[in-house]
Amino acid sequence: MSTRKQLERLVGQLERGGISRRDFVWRAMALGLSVSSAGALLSACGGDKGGQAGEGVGGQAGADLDSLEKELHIYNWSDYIADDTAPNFEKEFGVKVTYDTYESNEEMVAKLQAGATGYDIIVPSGYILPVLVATDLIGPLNKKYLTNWGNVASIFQNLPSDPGNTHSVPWQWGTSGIAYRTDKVKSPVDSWAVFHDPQFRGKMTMMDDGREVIGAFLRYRGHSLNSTDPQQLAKSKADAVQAKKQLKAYLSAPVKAQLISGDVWISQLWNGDTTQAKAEQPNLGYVVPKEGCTIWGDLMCVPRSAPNKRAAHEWMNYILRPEVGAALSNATGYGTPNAASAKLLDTPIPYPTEEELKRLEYQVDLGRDTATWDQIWTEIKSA
Ligand code: N2P
Repeated sequence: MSTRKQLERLVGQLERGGISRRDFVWRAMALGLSVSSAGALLSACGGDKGGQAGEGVGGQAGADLDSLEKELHIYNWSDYIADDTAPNFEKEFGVKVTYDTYESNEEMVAKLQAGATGYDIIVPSGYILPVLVATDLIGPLNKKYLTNWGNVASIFQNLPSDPGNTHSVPWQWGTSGIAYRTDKVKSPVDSWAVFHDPQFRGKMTMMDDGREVIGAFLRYRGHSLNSTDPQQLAKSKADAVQAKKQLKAYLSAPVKAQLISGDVWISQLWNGDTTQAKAEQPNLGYVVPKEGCTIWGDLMCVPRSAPNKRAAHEWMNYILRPEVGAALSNATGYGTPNAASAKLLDTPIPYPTEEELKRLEYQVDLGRDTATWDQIWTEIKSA
C-alpha cells in the first residue's frame, strides 16, 4: 500500500475513534511524517480537541485548577537538585514530595510511553518537547499560577522547543563536554579524538545516551550533531564502535564516583556533574572539545495524566523564586535560566558568549530519523 493510502487509512481510523491521538502521531511518524507534520495533520482532522495551546492544563482555557493537593510526584534527572529544595517546599506548602530519577531523556520518555502515570512534573531537554506535545503526553500550563514567570531570562523565553512558553518552565542548562583527571592525563584533552587513544584504554567512559555519543562523533567529523545524513551517520557509528574498544563503559551521571576514585580518568560528561565531582576531587578538568558539543536546556512540564496539577504549578512557581533557583544552581553546578537567581550565585555560570556558541549546538527533534538513530545506537552498544 502506498504511504498516501496508509495515511488516509490512519486518518479514517482517527475519525472513527479507532485510535488515540497519541497512536495517530506515532503511526504517522512511522510512515515518514515529521512530528510537526503529524501534529498539523492531526489538527486538520479535528483530532486535537483538548490539546491546543491556551487551554489550561486543567482542561479549559484559563480554568482554575483544583485546590492544592497533598502530594507531588517528580521525575527528574539524577543529581540535579539541591538537598533542601524539596524538603523546604514540603514544609512551606504541606505537600509530600516523591522524587524519582532517570539518566536520559529516552529512559524517561520510554517510561511515559509505556503508560507510566502518577508523575506530576517531568524535566525533559528541549528537543523532546515537540514529541511530548504531539503525542499528547504533556499538557499546556496555566500561567495564572506562575506569578514568578517574569524572573525567567529573556533568552530562555519563547524557546524554539516551546514557542509561547505554553508547555514548560525552564529548569537549568548546561553542556555535554569532557571531564578528565588533570593529575593522571598529561597530554592535552581538547578533542573527541581522545576516545580513540589506546593509551587510555579501560580508563574512559562515554555517556549512556545515543544522542550524545553519536552526536559527539558527528561533531568530531565536522558535522551537525543533529545530522540525518546516512553517510555521516555511518561514519559516526564507525567512530563510536572504534572508541568503544577503549571504553570502560557507557555511563552518565553515576560515573562521578569513578572519576573521584581514579578508576576512570576521562569521561564524556556534563559540566555541572563535573563541578559536583570536583568538590570531592580537585584534580578534575572540564573542556568543551574544539570540534564542539551539545548545549541543552531542560524544562519542567506537567504530564496530562498528572494527578496533582495544582501542586505541580506551585512547585514550578516556587522553583522560579530567585533564591530557590540560585540554591539549585549552587548545588548542581549548572546554569540558571532565572535572571533573578543568576545574580545570587556563589560562582557565576555565565551563558556562553557569541564566540563560544559557535562551537555549541542545541539538539533538535529528529522526527522520522529518530528510529534510524535508535537503531544505530543499538548497533553500537551491541558491537
Ligand atoms: C544532571 C543531569 C544533567 C541533565 N545529572 C542533562 N540534560
